[in-house]
Amino acid sequence: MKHCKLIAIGVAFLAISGWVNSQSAMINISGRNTTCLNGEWPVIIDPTGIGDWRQVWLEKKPVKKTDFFEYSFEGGPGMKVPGDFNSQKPELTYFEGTVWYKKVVFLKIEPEKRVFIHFGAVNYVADIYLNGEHIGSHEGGFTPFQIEITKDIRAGENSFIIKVNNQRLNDGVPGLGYDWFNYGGITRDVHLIETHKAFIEDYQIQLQKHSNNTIFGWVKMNGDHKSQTIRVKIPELKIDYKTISDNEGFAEVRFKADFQLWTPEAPKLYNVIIQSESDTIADEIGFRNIEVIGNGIFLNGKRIFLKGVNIHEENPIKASRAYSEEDARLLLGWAKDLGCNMVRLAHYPHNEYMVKSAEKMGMMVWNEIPVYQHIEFSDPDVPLKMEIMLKEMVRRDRNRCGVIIWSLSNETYNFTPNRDKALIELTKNVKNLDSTRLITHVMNSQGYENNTFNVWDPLYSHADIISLNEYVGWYVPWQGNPTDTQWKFALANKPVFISEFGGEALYGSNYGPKDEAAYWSEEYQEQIYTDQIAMFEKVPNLCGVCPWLLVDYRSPGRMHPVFQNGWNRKGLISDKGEKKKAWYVMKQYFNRMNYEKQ
Ligand code: GCB
Repeated sequence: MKHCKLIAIGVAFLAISGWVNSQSAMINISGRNTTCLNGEWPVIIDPTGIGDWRQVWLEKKPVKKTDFFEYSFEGGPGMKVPGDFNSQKPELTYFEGTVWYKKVVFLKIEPEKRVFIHFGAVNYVADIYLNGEHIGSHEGGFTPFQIEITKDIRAGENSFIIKVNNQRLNDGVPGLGYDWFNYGGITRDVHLIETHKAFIEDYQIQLQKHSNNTIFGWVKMNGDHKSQTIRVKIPELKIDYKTISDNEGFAEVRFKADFQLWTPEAPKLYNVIIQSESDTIADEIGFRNIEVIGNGIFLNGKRIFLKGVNIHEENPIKASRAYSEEDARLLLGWAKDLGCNMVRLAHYPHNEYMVKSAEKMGMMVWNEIPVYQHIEFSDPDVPLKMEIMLKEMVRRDRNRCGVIIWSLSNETYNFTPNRDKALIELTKNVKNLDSTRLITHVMNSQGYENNTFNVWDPLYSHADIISLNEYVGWYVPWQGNPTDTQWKFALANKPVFISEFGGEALYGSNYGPKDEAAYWSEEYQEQIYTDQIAMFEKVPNLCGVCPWLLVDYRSPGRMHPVFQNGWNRKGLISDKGEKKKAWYVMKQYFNRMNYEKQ
């Protein structure tokens, strides 16, 4: 076996002891010549992890019928790609381990072309073999990666074998403990991408920060002929901007136009063509300006109130990881119906269908990396992994105007210097990758005494928005009348966003609020929402709220035998799609906020 080969399309790649990442650039797959490899793939389920010892990727086959032969894809089960393996086979429901996947593709060798295999996401560690050679690895379950295979493919049959392992890791991101389902597998689309020898590797075509009419972006070429004439065309606006990329392949893009700006009410997208002498990409791009001015959030110069909802990437009806456009429409349709103009895609980057569909439906998007609660900040590899996930997320979505917020962490409550150092560094780096969007860290570190909140965290001074998960009425009992609540912020002049609140209710559990079982009833949840809404009036600089959460979701740690059974029941909608009483309270509030805060 060749030594693990890392294919870096752009600049340097990172290698962390025992952990490698196979990319340093993103090829945007929209508008490209791709071959979709989705479908039923043969698999070997490997609970004890002996496939490496058996060298599954060498695919030894018996010559004679009498040859000893016990590890094979032939005659075995299949698995749908994309899709998580846990929901596809009942015996794998709680499986956290290795599954090997195989895909055979027939290829022609075209000397003028380069070829890449692109994975939308694989949870959690992927090892990729092509024709028996290890060609790359990737860690991180929610971001795309690709590997160049130009020199590894042969004319005719090519066999890919992917080892996927979803075991939780102490030094993983997320770490060992998290309140959602650990769906493993090749959970998003797989494509082969063909490019010319020199191709457009990446681009950012977005409005300059604080501007409503000036594009300030760039195009980056990759390959043997980096300096080329670059054109950015927007036919609808009669724009045909021309520039030349330098010897590093980089071209700055700057022009003015009279755009119809993207808004939730009119989510206008333009057909944008990015062209070099050797390559062309077509993308649908919208233009908007998001900024914080004083204690408010402004979209295109107009103060807005974020009417958000939290969503996990799960189709509750199928009890599986959501991965398709249809899944996205189901989840986002509910969010739209609730009256949202924003969705928080918690707690990791969701698939591209979610981001693109939300943008098309007129909902702003909060994108987050899985830096969640129990992160091992003291391990020096962990901050590097966070950085890579951040880059992969930003590279994928930097041209999605719907994305307005990069969220860099959620409830990292071990206040150590390592935690502060890693997250402050991450904040600096995201600004280098993209300076146009808002940045936040989510905390639950408020003190709450005598019905008074004291909100502080060193990280807030590095964020554009103070995002707070508070759960009063559920984990934290009310200490007085909701309308008498006082709020004291260490930083008094920043926009405040209530990023999580709510409580659990099993749909159909209808007890009066004074009954003993009230805690899990729809009425109790409804009362939490009524009280919270009353309290929101007392939160200074409130720029938006975001219930936890849209729909019940699977979480193996939620094992109340009557009310949970493996589901977190804080949804406003049940796993069967039924709307709970609190849904109507929230919908009414959002409806009202149309007029009061805009
Ligand atoms: C939180 C977390 C979220 C949990 C939620 C809950 O604070 O951010 O991931 O699932 O609480 O249901 O307790």
